Amino acid sequence: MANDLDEIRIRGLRIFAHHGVFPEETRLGQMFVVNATLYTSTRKGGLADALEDTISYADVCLFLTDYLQKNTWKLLEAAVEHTCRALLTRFPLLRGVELELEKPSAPIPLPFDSVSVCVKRSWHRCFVALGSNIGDTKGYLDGAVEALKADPCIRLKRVSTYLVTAPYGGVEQDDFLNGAVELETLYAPEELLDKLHTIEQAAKRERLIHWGPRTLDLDILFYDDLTQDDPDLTLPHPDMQNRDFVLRPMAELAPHFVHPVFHKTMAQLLKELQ
Ligand code: PH2
Ligand code: MG
Ligand code: MG
Repeated sequence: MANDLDEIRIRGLRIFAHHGVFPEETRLGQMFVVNATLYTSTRKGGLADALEDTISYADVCLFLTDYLQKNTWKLLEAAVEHTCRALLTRFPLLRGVELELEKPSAPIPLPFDSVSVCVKRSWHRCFVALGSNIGDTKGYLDGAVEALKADPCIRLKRVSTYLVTAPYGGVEQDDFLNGAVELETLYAPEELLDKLHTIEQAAKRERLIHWGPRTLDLDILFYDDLTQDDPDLTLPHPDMQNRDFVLRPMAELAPHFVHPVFHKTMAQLLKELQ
């Protein structure tokens, strides 16, 4: 995350709350200590000397206290995971957060100073391809856009023009309607993939023929500049450089975006394909 971002640091925020695996812990409660690093740009607020142009650390401390007191989790892991999501969706200027939750009085029958769980979470920039060639194709693509917008862990940034495209890949079938969206998400790649599958299922997608007709197909093209070759998800999309119906929407949304493997922009890749 965050090499280019500034940091607002909160250390030693004490919050009395009721998280823990043992019933006594949830009944009696205990003191927790929060350390948070907020990744954001402080430049605008700094130059203007204006609180409304930055993140108020007092607001964050109040939010953390309220959120960790209103909820109860067994695990510190759960508490930090949910709290990071809540912070990142609540404070629009927050790009990422490192959150440590300490439990100085944890039930350990040994002398110790403190235990804690510390995680880093942030928004990730992604591009997703949309395709449909059965039924109300525009309705399916619009429905997918709405479903993405409705998810609190996704911020839809831009939607490309939709294009009618000839089927690619050798299966004889109707023309497609294709497009792409730019979004930011708190999901990990596999979580985003699950989310896209859920949206496809809701559109009555049936996986009958490989590369065959479909009501709705949602493919992750890029997840930041991540490269991975997992059996379930290869990133970037392994065939996008050969697909006019992907590169045209990508060149519209982000002509200067550089492919992390080929080191070429979307505009360059499109020109080479044509
Ligand atoms: N998707 C495929 C196979 N072929 N052709 C076009 N034009 N558009 C697509 O979205 C498409 C395709 C497999 O996902
Ligand atoms: Mg596809
Ligand atoms: Mg697909």
